[in-house]
Amino acid sequence: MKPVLDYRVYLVTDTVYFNDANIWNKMDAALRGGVTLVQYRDKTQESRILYERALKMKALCDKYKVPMLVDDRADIAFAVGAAGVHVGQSDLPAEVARHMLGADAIIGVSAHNAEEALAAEAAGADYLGCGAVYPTGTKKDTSVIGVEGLKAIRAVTKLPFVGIGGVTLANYRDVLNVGADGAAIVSAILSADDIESTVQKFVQLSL
Ligand code: TZP
Ligand code: MG
Repeated sequence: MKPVLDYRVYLVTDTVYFNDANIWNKMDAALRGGVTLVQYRDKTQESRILYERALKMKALCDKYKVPMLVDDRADIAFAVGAAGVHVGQSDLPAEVARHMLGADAIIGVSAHNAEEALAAEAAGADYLGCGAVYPTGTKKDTSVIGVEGLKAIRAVTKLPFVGIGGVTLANYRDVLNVGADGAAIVSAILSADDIESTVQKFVQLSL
């Protein structure tokens, strides 16, 4: 059966954080704090390293019963038994990811506007990642759509969606208030001084 995911506090990783051996303690702290979903996103590594890290991340997520998705790579998602994959507009088409992973997999698609949201819905996406909501230093090749952009997407689809890009404790409620089901967050969690309590604060704000 397809799992029902909780998108409220969706932690996404970035390759730079894997340069720090402490990443596994940071992930553990985020999971202890209560992140509701994890995406293993690691752009610049060879497949063997991706596989090994994804396997380790999956084991950690399993310990906390938190589902894990893999950015971009349906093959790695399949190899480690992840709940699904998140594909961008230049990645494998959602239909192809679905064919590879099966009916019960979660397929997330990045959508920057209403047109891409509708196309993703027609392609069988389970949820949308929409942004960048705010300026972000984590991803260079993106443009800012603001909460207005999120509103335009909410107006055309009933699919769950998360806002991504520059989401912090200070603006997280604004993202939820325009109808997003949650936010996907990298630096506001992984660069926090106290990761566990930061995540607890996001969770508190989501209630
Ligand atoms: N896609 C759009 S913005 C972004 C991604 C992967 C990065 C978000 O990172 P941060 O640190 O939460 O702004
Ligand atoms: Mg991608």
